[in-house]
Amino acid sequence: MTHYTQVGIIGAGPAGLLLAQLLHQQGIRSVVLENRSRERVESRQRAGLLEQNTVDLLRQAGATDRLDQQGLVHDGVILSYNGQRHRIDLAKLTGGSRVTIYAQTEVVKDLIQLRLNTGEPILFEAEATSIDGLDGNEPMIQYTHNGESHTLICDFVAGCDGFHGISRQTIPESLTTAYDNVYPYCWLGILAKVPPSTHELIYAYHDRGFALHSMRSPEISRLYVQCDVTDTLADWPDERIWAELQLRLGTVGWTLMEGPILEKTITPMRSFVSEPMQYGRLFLAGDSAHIVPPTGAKGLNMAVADTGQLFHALMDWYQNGSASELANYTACCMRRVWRVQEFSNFMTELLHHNPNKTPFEAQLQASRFNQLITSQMASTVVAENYVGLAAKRASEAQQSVNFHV
Ligand code: RFL
Ligand code: PHB
Repeated sequence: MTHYTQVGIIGAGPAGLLLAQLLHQQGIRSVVLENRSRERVESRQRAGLLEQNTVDLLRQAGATDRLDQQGLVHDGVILSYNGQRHRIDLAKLTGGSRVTIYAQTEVVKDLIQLRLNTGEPILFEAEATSIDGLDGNEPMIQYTHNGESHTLICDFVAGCDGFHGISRQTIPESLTTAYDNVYPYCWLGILAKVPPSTHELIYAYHDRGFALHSMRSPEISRLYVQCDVTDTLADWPDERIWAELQLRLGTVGWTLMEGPILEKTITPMRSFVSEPMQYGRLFLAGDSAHIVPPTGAKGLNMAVADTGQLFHALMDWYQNGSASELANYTACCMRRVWRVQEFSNFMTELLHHNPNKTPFEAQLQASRFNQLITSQMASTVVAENYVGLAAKRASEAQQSVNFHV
């Protein structure tokens, strides 16, 4: 069957769902295609930290009822180096900006509920298989749903289908440049049924490796521990995880509370950017265009920032008949994306134990940490990037490229 909509959205992650809601508020029709089931999409444990910019855009979308009740607002963050702790006062150093702990699973649940309330189409277990006609005015998404093949004709395609989706791969390779960096370690993440042992997140460098204490609610803790790329979950029985967390996060006079582990996953660490983020009438947003190692807590926030940018560009087209914001989409995103890439890489290199580093490089790493402790200027740079101010500023500058729709 053939269908028509204004914006065809591939992927019901944070990027696709938020874009659908923002467009709906302006009377622009869209269809969301998601290849997984609703249950699967709503239960994937991923990010947990929202920048103020992200909360603001979710508020604009009307998606903050539960977030306002359940989100945990943090004024600061703690960095630890072999047990020596240093608090970065985010609010003080950035003129009042804060971060909010609210799980990506909950953001996604809230946005799906909003979409269902609108009555507009969101198809689960609907897999986009190809995108055609991108150089013309009527791009088409081919997809399968309930065992049948369909064609969705649209004005624009939003490729919000994550790192493994088809959208990025649809852009001819000869027109793209990919930047890739794989790190020689992974994160083992756990969700534990125990109240957090800290009010603020603790990011710890330890000679045995990185550890992070985060949280999901006053009853549930989220913790991560650096592991080897060859490790599997079988290498990490619960006792080993807690023992390493105790060692790596530990400091005099503080105890990490332990509890039943509800879930364990291993996540590889990678930085990746594909440029451009637009080809004809296809626009990439979020993980489909770029991924970061989670140390800076930026993946979800970057996906939301792209979505805001794409939404404004589409509205410029639909309301003002202008293609100029669409033409600038890649350039505007790239400034922010590279700032965030640099920060995520900096935090990752600062806080992980890299067995491949020379003794010289390890000393530089320690010296960087010392600078953070002793220089308010250095702490301010970290604070600005962490809360997202620098990213916002970076996206403000505009640059023109030749583009015709
Ligand atoms: P998503 O969330 O990956 O959503 C993309 C959606 O597209 C669907 N899809 C398709 N649908 C239809 N047809 C196709 N052909 C399709 N191909 C794919 C997928 O099923 C999926 O539902 O991308 P989006 O919206 O760009 O959002 C990005 C964020 O999800 C991501 O940046 C963060 O979660 C990254 N991330 C983390 N970020 C953090 O800031 N902190 C973290 O602790 C953190 N942990 C993680 C993460 C990402 C992970 N992934 C991707 C495996 C942990 C993991 C395990
Ligand atoms: C999380 O709560 O899952 C989280 C928080 C901060 C990070 C990464 C993950 O940098």
